[in-house]
Amino acid sequence: MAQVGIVMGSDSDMAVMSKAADVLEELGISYEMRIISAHREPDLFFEWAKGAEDRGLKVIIAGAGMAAHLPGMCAALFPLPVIGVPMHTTSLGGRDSLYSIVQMPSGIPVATVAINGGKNAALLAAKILAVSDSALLDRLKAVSAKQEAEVKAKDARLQETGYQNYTR
Ligand code: RP5
Repeated sequence: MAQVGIVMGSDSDMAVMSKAADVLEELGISYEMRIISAHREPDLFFEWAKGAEDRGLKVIIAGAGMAAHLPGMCAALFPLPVIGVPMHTTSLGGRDSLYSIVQMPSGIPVATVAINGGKNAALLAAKILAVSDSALLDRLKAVSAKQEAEVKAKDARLQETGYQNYTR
């Protein structure tokens, strides 16, 4: 049974939302991933979001761009945490998506990550699940330790080569 629902409004969101799926794969968290547009297929969207709790989902990660109502509508219909991922857009640089997702009315929260923040959305979902899953918490700590080691290795290389010869 999937624990996390990843939903996006269009396949144009896939490059960002696949980063969320990558993290869940790495952490061994089960998920379902759907392309469902709240605007273009409202009936299907309602069915999916209203059935999410009964299907066993504990967290939804919802990505959308422009007039990005998908995460907020997930939060209106699903009683557990919803994490919104605002997509970068060409006309307004993603501010349209960000404001649409982050400015929820009082009483209906959506935890909003950065524009194109698919990876952080999945890490946040994992941390929510880790509140009651100590094995997952250990895996998350290992990811943090790996990240720390990577930055240390970069600094060590900088000290060795000097910034003029440092290449990313
Ligand atoms: C939103 O509209 C989607 O989440 C997407 O970010 C944006 C544009 O969709 P497409 O026109 O690329 O399908 O619903």
